[in-house]
This record gives sequence, C-alpha cells and structure tokens, in this order.
Amino acid sequence: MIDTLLEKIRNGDEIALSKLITLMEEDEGVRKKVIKKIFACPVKGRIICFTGPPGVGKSTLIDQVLSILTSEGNKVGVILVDPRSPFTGGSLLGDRIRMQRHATNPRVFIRSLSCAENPEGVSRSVKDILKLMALAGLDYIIVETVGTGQIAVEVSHICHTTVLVLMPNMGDDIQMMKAGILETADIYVINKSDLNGAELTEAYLKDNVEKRDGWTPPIIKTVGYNRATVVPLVEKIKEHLSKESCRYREKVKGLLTTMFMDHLDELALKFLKNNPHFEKVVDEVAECKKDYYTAIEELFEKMKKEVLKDD
Ligand SMILES: Nc1nc2c(ncn2[C@@H]2O[C@H](COP(=O)(O)OP(=O)(O)O)[C@@H](O)[C@H]2O)c(=O)[nH]1
Ligand SMILES: [Mg+2]
Repeated sequence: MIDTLLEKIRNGDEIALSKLITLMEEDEGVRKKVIKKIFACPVKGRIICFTGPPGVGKSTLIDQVLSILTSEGNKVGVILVDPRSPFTGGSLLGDRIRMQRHATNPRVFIRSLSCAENPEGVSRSVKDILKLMALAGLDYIIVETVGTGQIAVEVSHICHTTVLVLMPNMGDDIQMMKAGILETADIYVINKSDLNGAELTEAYLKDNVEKRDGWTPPIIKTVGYNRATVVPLVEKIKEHLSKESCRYREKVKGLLTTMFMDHLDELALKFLKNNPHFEKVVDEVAECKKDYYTAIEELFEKMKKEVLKDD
C-alpha cells in the first residue's frame, strides 16, 4: 500500500499525500518504512520555516507569502505544527482561519500536525513528514512552528531557510528565548511594525545577530495585513534559498548526524533497560547502596561478559 501511495504522491496526488501523512503520524512503523524507501530520492521542494512566539503574526504573514508565491505559479505546501495541548491554548484553529482564503486554492496544500500526545516525538515525525512532502512536487514547503523552544530549533534544522518572526517592543523576551533559535534564523522579521517600538526590537537584533557563512541575516519590517510589506520578505527568502547551497549541505550533514544519534540513544537505552540486571542496579543506586559511577561500571562489565559468552 505504501508503494502505491508513494507513486501517487510523486505524481502530485494530494489526497494520497494527506493519507500517508496521517498514517505516518499515527504509526512509527509506517514512518520507518517510508523513510527507508524515500531516503535517497532527490528533494525538489524548498523548505521554509516560520518560527517565533505565539501572536506575533506568523500565520498572517504566511497567508501573504502564499498569495505571492502562488500568484507566480508556484505550488506551496504548509505544515502547521503545534506541540501544545488543545487545553493549554493550541492555536491550529486560528492558523487555519488566517489561511482560510487559500483552502480552496489548488496550488496550496495545508496540513496541521497536532502533536499534543507525544511532544518528544514531534520533531522527528515532522522531519520525516517534511521529507515526504519534499517529494510531492511542491515548489515550496512552509512550516509554522509555535514557540521558540527545542522543537522549533530542531525543526528549523531541516529547513533551507528559517524566518524568525518578532514584533515591536521585544528585548527581554528575545533574551528569554531558547538561545539556539536566535542563532539559527536566517532572516529576522519585525512584524506589526504599524505599532510603536519596532526600533527597540531592531536595536536588540542588530546588537545580537552576526554575519555567518557569507550571509548577513537581514532584519525586515512587515505589516501582516499589507502585502506590499511582505514582498521584500519573499525576495529575501528567495535570495537566501539561492545562496544556501554550501551552508545547506552543512546543515543537512549536521541534521542527519543528530537524527542518527537520537535514534541510537533511544535504542541503546532500550537495550540497556532490557538487561536483566538493569532494575537491580537502579534499585541499588536509589537505595544508596552503590554510587552511580560504580553501578554503571558494574552493569557494563556484566553486559560485556554476557556478550563474550554469547560469542
Ligand atoms: N497590528 C497588527 N496586527 C497584526 C499584524 N499581523 C498580524 N496581526 C494580528 O495579530 C494576531 C495574531 O496573528 P497570527 O498570525 O495568528 O499570529 P501567530 O500566532 O504568530 O501565527 C491576529 O489578531 C492578527 O490579526 C500586524 O502587522 N499588525
Ligand atoms: Mg499561527
């Protein structure tokens, strides 16, 4: 079944794409199978990440970007990622409403991923799903992530271009962000610049953003409702996409290493936990009968002996 869906997806079938994304979301086994099959396929779509605190206007901006890109004849996919639970303020509904006018646009494919149940697995499934979308004949894929935490940083690593959206009067708030996102962003946007205080955010950014790998991250002021202010942003995104080749290769190398190490960590831990001595060692440490350094050394010693015995 996966093969049939993949074939359809390669031919631009969006229903098949939607179906396989659902299967991948629900079942890690399907994800594994899909990735094994598509891993070496060349990627066509360029992936752009919009990240930033809730309420700064990411969805409003993406709505404008969609208009601009599709009016040029591009096909664009959008993934909305919200790792928060619907009870604590999930925002997917609001995002969809802001992009409503594109719901019937045949050049736009919008998909939300609600990840409330398994926040740890979010970035991994998003990465896998992005890989799949990149095969689907879309020219651009836009990812909106909420917040500036670990997930946003991890997702941004798989994108060709990361846009960090901020708004006026931010200074301390930027400082509070997960350090990584400020350094990962390729383009900074100060949206809502119809409001006072854009200079404050701009001054903070100018002091903290550095030129890297031959690219000076631009700071662009926008007004989400005003298409004309978003045009320069789209131009900068395209400029970055065309310059990125070298830096992107480095990015992907780093990403693949991280993904491999993540999986390895998970499997190695599972393997350790399955060892019959594991629980006993944990108890000994918990009851202060052994210090954790000795306990780990002994556990490894025992496992080594078992492996040698098996040979
Ligand atoms: N004043 C002003 N409000 C904006 C602007 N862009 C978006 N908004 C409003 O800000 C609120 C949050 O926008 P939204 O796009 O949902 O933000 P997101 O959470 O970052 O996706 C909405 O009420 C928008 O209408 C802007 O440039 N100026
Ligand atoms: Mg939004």
